Amino acid sequence: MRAQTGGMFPRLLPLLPALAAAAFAAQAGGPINYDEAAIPPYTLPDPLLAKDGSRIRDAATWRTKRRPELLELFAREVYGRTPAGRPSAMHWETTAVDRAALGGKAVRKEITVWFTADKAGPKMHLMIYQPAGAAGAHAPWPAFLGLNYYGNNCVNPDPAIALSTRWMRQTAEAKIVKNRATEGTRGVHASRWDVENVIARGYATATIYYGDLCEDRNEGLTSDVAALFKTGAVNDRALDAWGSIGIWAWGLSRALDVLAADPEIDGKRVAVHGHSRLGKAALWAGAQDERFAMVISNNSGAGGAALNKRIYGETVERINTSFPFWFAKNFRAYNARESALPVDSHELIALIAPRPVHVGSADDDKWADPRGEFLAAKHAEPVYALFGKKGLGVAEWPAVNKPALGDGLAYHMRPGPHDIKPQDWGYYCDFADRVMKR
Ligand code: GTR
Repeated sequence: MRAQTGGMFPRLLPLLPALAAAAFAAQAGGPINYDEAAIPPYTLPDPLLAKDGSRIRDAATWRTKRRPELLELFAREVYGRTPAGRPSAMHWETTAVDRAALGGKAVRKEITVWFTADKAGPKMHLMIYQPAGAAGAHAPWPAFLGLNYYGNNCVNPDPAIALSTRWMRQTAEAKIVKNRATEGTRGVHASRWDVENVIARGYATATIYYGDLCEDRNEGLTSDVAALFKTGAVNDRALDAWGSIGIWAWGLSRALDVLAADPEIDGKRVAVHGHSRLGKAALWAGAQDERFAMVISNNSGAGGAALNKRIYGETVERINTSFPFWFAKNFRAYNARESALPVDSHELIALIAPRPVHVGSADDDKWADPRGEFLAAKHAEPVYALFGKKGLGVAEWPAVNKPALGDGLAYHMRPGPHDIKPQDWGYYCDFADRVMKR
């Protein structure tokens, strides 16, 4: 499959070396291109071409033959392998419930989930807000589930949320001091979660601190869940051992186990979502775990929704250099060799078909390659078509503020920076209303 590289491209071909030199700025982990015209030509693998050379022409053959092939490639070459299912001794306890949270508009539940019988062993804290009051008659609720960056306490200023005591990346934005959350961390990502509006739209919203599962640093691969599954240190792992993205994705599936057992939540209508690195984890969770009813990638970029073979913004080499623990070691073999990758992100999205996928970009977020994120959704369409789904419903990359809420696939571009804003949530709820509401 020859991918679109822009209508201007053929005429600029003779100028390519000069343009490329101007557009590529040297950076650690490889040069970064921000010039559409300087993108080297690339070829995307055809999701419908099976390993044995046969063409996939129907949904049943896709499911039984091609989907497993692609899952295997993503596990082996990109994210690393995920242990199957939930640990047999996993158990959980509700530690707090407030049926009049957020001024009476919500029910808030806090649940501790232990992955083994050992209460001193690895665990995560799951928090759920669901609509309360008269609307409670409509339970079980459809839900959004996503990981957060600074503890459950960051998603809303609600002072009753237990403050995370885990290691955190030290940032001024979140008032993290000595790698721990402070009282000032409460609600620092409230605009990214937009809890009140999501609840008002008739959805529950559930979250886990990603650092409960795997700390976002090299050391993460030798503690907690990684240690439980004997992952091995960042550079000593098996080539196809998982990295933190795989572990975060696994945690999302374990959270779905818990949500599905909650009679007030509809386990068949849970959308998994994530922003940036956590958007990569959401896509991988949704690709592997068919119980997720919908998948939302917000600004997930390289190693997420953006096409890796389209050299624009962050590259495979750059991401593996900055974050050697995010992916399988095998992924490093594609540093500056994206053309050799046997898969690309249109196939990651296709693995989710026919379940709906919504890709959200931000126009200032060039690092994440907004157009590459759109093209991945676009090139997943042939797989959605096997299921009778029309896909995005647009041929061209939509302008800002013009969401394409299609059939099976949705895309929008919001003005502004790398972030999730209430505007994004508005679009995600609009799409979810069509695909997840009864
Ligand atoms: C960047 C990384 C991106 C994206 C982002 C984030 O540093 O290069 O791929 O994941 O972090 O997660 O905010």
